[in-house]
Formats: sequence, structure tokens, C-alpha cells
Amino acid sequence: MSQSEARIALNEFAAKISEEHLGPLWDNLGHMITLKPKHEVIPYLWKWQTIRNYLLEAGPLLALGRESERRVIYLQNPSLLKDGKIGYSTNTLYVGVQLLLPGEVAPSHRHSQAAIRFIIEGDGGAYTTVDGEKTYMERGDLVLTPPWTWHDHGHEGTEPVFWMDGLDVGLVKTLTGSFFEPYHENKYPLSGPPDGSVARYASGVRAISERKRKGYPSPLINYKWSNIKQALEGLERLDPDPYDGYAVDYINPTTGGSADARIGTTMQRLTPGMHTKAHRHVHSAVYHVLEGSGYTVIEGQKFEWEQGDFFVVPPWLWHEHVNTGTGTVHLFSVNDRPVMEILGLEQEEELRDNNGQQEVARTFEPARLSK
Ligand code: GTQ
Repeated sequence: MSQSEARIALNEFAAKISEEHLGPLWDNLGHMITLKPKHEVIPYLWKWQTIRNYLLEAGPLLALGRESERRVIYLQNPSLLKDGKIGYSTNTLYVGVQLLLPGEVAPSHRHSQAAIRFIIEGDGGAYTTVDGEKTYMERGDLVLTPPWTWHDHGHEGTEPVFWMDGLDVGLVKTLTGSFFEPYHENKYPLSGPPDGSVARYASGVRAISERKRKGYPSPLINYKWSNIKQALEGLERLDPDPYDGYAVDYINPTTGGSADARIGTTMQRLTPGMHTKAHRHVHSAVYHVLEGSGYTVIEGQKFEWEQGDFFVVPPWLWHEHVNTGTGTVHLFSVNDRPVMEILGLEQEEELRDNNGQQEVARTFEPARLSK
């Protein structure tokens, strides 16, 4: 049999077994087991003013209640929208921005997805209740609602409050583990005074009443910005990380592991003029610019950002960060690093060429979806 005859015979063979829902590995191995991570997630950037204006427009349009649950506009990675898909921010992560108006209540519910909130704007009168602990949310705070904990949001202040939601929606969907349950009342009953966990844990020490507590979820539900800021100031006395500047991971005080077991949370400080080296890693991340201005180069493309903006760093793409302003930059991000670590999938590589920095080939412009 000649080579081409053999190929034809093999193709016929493949067609024949496919009728029994069987496939030949020899044709598909390279698609299943790729040489390096392959995915459809593209780097993208969303402007804060666009999201904020649309949310304010949605304010009077959408009443909060059991039909709507939450007033949230979320980041749809353009490449994950194909084939009628809903589109998240990366394969694993969903990020949205939520608006709560004075006096409103977003009713209590629970779900198997992990969720974090990062507070962007408001006068401090808004709160989240997590399994009966009420915590007031100020700009820069990170609030956890671990999987399957009851949570509702309310607002006793006078100004609209905006925060970032991060959930592992894509991950849980892929793993077919989604469950949701509404609470039978709008508000879950309080089990103690507000911010009990902050009082017991937030300063790197813990109340002695908590000695026996260990494991997941984290007993601390609000990582106050004032504490995180202080930690970053302390780090400035040391050498910065070459790829991430002065950076901290939020941790569970009883384990030292990630604050949320599945969603990694990180805060980076870039001092004026700082330009980090490029690296790439398996985990993906969604960034929010808490303050400052600069840009991130992702695979040769420049993403310019300022306060409030969001951008996606997909898996295994080269990226580096630059502070171009006169002030300090603080970048908050959610990532799926804890999952990659637990599953033994995390890999990291540093860029060696060009002194560890990329050539900038083009600058990102948001593309409107034409319908
Ligand atoms: O506030 O509980 O953005 O359940 C998506 C799902 C927020 C929330 C989101 C949610 C919430």
C-alpha cells in the first residue's frame, strides 16, 4: 500500500468508527495535549467611566428584588461570546461591577461559586452581611463571601456605591458544580455585632477566643484597605518583586493560604517610574486600577489605564506593568492561581530577551461590537 493509499484507508477507518461515537487518537492528540496552553481568552480593557455611566443609567431602570437579584454589569471577554455563550472575563473568572443605591437591599442568597467584592466608590454606608456578620464597605476594602455562605447587600448611606464582584463562574461551570438558593427573606438575620471578624483577626494577630479555628473558609471577611496599605508601605523597605512590584496576596489568617480558597486576590504597588520585567504564567487574572495611571504590555500590545479601569491578563501571555504617573499605582487583581497551584498546573516563565521587557508593537483600542 502506498502512503496516500494508507492515508485514505485511515480516513475511511476514522469515518467508520465515528459512526459508533469513537475517535482515533492519532488524529487528535495534538489538539488534546497542546505543547503549551491554548485558549480563546484575549487581553482586553474596559474604561471605568463607561461602566459607571451605564450602571447609573441602569439605576432607575432596574428595581432590586427577587426577579433581578443584583444590579451588575459584567466584563464580557469578546472572544468568549461566540456560539451564543454568555461570556465571562476569562475561562475561569467572572468580574462585574455592582451598583447599590441608598436605601436599597440586594436580597440574601447563596451559591457554590466563591465571590469576592472590592469596593470602588461610596460613602461607607453600604454593607454586606455574610452568614449573619454585617460588614461596612469602604473604598479599597476586600470583602469575601465564601462558597455557600448567605449574603445580602444593603445601603444606609446617601451616595451610590460601586464595587467590583469577582466570582469563579467559569471554573464552577466547567466543573459542573453550580448550585444556587435564595433565602426566604430579603435579609439574613444578624448573628453578632458588625465587623466581628475584623475585630478578631484583621491586624495580623487574632483574638485568643479563635485559637482553635483553622481551615476554610477564612474567618476574616473584610480586609480593610487601611491595613493593606500599611503592609505595602512596610514592603517598600525591601526589594520589589521583578514582575509585580511591591505586591501582597490576601491570605486566610488561619492557614496562610489564599484568602478565598479558589479565587486568588492580590494588591500591587508600583512606585512612580517603575517598569516591571515581563513574565507569563498559567493562571489568568482580571485587574482593577484602584489608583494611579500607566500601562501594561501584554504580548506586545500596550494597554493604557487610569483609575477605575479593568483589564484582563489571559493565561500564558507575556505581560509587564509600568507606572507613568507622578503618584503611586495600586493594582488590585483576582486570579485563578490557587486552583492552578492545588491542581499542580501552575508554571511561570520569565522573558529573557531585551533585558526582560517586550517591544511594543501596537496600542489597544476598544472595539465596539457591531450588530
Ligand atoms: O452580589 O451576590 O456580580 O450572586 C454575580 C452574582 C454578584 C452577589 C454578582 C452574585 C452577586
